[in-house]
Amino acid sequence: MKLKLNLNLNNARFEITAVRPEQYPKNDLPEITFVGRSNVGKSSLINTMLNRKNLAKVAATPGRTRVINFYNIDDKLYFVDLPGYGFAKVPKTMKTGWKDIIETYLIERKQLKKVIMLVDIRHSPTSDDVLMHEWLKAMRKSYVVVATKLDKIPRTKIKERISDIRSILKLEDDVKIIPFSSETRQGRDELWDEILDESYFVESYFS
Ligand SMILES: Nc1nc2c(ncn2[C@@H]2O[C@H](COP(=O)(O)OP(=O)(O)OP(=O)(O)O)[C@@H](O)[C@H]2O)c(=O)[nH]1
Ligand SMILES: [Mg+2]
Repeated sequence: MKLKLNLNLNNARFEITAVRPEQYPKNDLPEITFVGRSNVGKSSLINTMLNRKNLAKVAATPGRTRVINFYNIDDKLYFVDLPGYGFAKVPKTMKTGWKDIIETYLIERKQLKKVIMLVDIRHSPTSDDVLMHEWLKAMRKSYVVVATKLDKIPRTKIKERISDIRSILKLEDDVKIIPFSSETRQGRDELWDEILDESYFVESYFS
């Protein structure tokens, strides 16, 4: 049976910024997190999903989000905006810091239920993307791939771009790629279905 959780998106709000685990929210609501290269469109996607213009800060300068931002959605789940990886123009020491922030969250956060991995539909996934994907697989995380900036390519190219992404990441056939645009909102309903249609809500609210 498919469960549809009734979420009041008007009651979505920024809750807290964190770097270390002791700063994460202290409750056990399910969490959905968003990973991807800097500038891929994570914050824009979160805004689109939540019907907001600027709840998640869309940086004018890529690579600015150096912290984890937790968005509380109707006291039922969190969206977790992780720092972007693979941004070339930051010093090596800082890159290490980011890697640590991302990995610590992904490894330690028990209530993390699903990872949404974003790649830009226009480009082939980079070695960072391939590594991130291998890592998610090895860690046996539940994840789905979203191909962002769909509005930037012609319709006729969609199929070929999706199969390129699938083959470079070596995705298993049962892993979904959802084409998405924060401009046109295409893919939004499909991604919400993917996020909500899950047993973790049954566990948290109906057991
Ligand atoms: N045309 C188009 N532009 C987009 C889309 N999504 C994001 N952008 C643009 O891409 C840039 C980066 O978007 P962000 O949402 O800030 O990306 P991010 O992944 O959060 O970046 P970091 O926080 O640096 O990791 C911004 O200029 C956005 O307006 C999209 O679907 N279509
Ligand atoms: Mg961002």
